[in-house]
Amino acid sequence: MEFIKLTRDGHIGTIVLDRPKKLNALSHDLVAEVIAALQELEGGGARVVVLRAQAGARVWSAGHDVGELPEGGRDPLGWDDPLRNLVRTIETCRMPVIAMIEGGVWGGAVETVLACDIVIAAPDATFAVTPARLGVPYNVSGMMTFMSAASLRLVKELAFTAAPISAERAERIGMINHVVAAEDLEAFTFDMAATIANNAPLSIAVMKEQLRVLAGAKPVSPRGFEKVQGLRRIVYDSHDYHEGIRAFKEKRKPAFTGK
Ligand code: LCV
Repeated sequence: MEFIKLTRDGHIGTIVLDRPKKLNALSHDLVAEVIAALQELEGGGARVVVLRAQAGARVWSAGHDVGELPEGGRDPLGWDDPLRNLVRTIETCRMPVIAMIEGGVWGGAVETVLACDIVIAAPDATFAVTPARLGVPYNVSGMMTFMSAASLRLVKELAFTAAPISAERAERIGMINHVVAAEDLEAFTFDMAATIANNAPLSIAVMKEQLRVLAGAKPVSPRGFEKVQGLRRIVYDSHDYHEGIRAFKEKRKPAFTGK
């Protein structure tokens, strides 16, 4: 594997994001490796997985690989987008996934972390929901992931400002489970993993799926869904979407016009 490291210790699997040159940006190839690792661990009977970045990482993940976003005219976060497949795999795999966070988490990586079952972060961790930074129309199930993790008012603040929030604030609002001193983070995380691994895996797998089904049971009328999809098309067909992506690639501040 080129972009991750996979290890296993008894019933505990560990996946380390390892694409430092691009700050663990979630490219198609990196995501494919994480998905394959989760499927291998699930097939091999692992009972819990820790998903982490390299020890001491300044950036846990810079989010969706902007270089792989379409330049326009196509939904940038459609059903088969790598990020969508990663979130679905985390949510539907039998074993709990614990996100162990050091450093900054950006954009789609925040959704990836929130799709994990438990989030344990070092004090230096930050979380930034960034569609508004790039002019991207986030997708429906992604917004539901955020809404499952924080109140509507907080989701609006995170989405509209695109500003990073601290691990301490994320814990205070219940968006993550624990903030643990950097020097204790690994031991704390793997102690919890061991506790989970010693419990009944079938019971845990069924409760994980029950909670996924129940948490996702939000009525959206077909008309409501189609309206949202139509609004999203306006965004990804807009000048601002092109401008956001181009500005990132040209390493300059975007000049959004609202068109
Ligand atoms: C590809 C990257 C990336 C990257 N992709 O280091 O949520 S949505 O809707 O927005 C969704 C579509 C999404 O997830 O979009 C991506 C959201 N992510 C972000 O907005 C974060 C973008 N990255 C940054 O703002 C900076 O890289 C941070 C602040 C994370 C770190 O800044 P720093 O100055 O330390 P660089 O920007 O120099 O990045 C180092 C290398 O990683 C690449 C970046 O292009 C650079 O590559 P080169 O050295 O080849 O120029 N990189 C960073 N983020 N998301 N590539």
